[in-house]
Amino acid sequence: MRSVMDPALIVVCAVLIACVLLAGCHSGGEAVGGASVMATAAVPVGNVGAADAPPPPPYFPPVGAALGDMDGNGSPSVDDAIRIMRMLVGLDPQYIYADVDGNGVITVGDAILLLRAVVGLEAWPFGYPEPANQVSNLQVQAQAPNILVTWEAPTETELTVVSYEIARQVDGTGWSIIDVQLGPTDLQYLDTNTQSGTHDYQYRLRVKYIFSQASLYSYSGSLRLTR
Ligand SMILES: [Ca+2]
Ligand SMILES: [Ca+2]
Repeated sequence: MRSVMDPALIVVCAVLIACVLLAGCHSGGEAVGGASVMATAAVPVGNVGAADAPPPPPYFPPVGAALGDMDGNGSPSVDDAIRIMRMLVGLDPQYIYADVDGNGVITVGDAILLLRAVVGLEAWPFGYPEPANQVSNLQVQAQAPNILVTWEAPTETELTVVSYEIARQVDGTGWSIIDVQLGPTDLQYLDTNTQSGTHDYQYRLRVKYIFSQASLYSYSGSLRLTR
């Protein structure tokens, strides 16, 4: 077990906390939205929401940096530690790279561990985040007048799934996010909001994980439905 009681480091950390609290907020301080995790036996249904937009913050694609390398420059620094502390006190959204020890929560211990690497007391890098993998086998099936969308949960990652985000486009005219709460145990969605006439429907889905992580989109095939 590593010692985190080094007095010098405690002093450095206290200074860092003061710096963080006194520093101006130079980046967006949006809080991570609370996850609604409601597992029910029923197939979720929802309404097609507002027009799609670029992925909203604070969700980011994976970038491949080492744990603790908050600025992505490949080495540990005091700047990295300050960024962790800003997340810790709620000035910035929490991001997976701040979980230096990989225990699933961001604490002052992560900042201290990083500072130990800065002064050469720990080997660098500590490791890399779990990958924010996509779902697989995204399928669409006509159940006139509805469409059933199914998928398989992401594999080969230890990251905690918070929710799924689903969107559709009709006749290739652009994506709209569907306003429905899909929790981590949901693996299907019933679209009851199909349109009159004959149209081509396609769906895409991405996984939202803890620490502001999102997978890339998975896309279904196109389905022609007449209603
Ligand atoms: Ca760095
Ligand atoms: Ca941690």
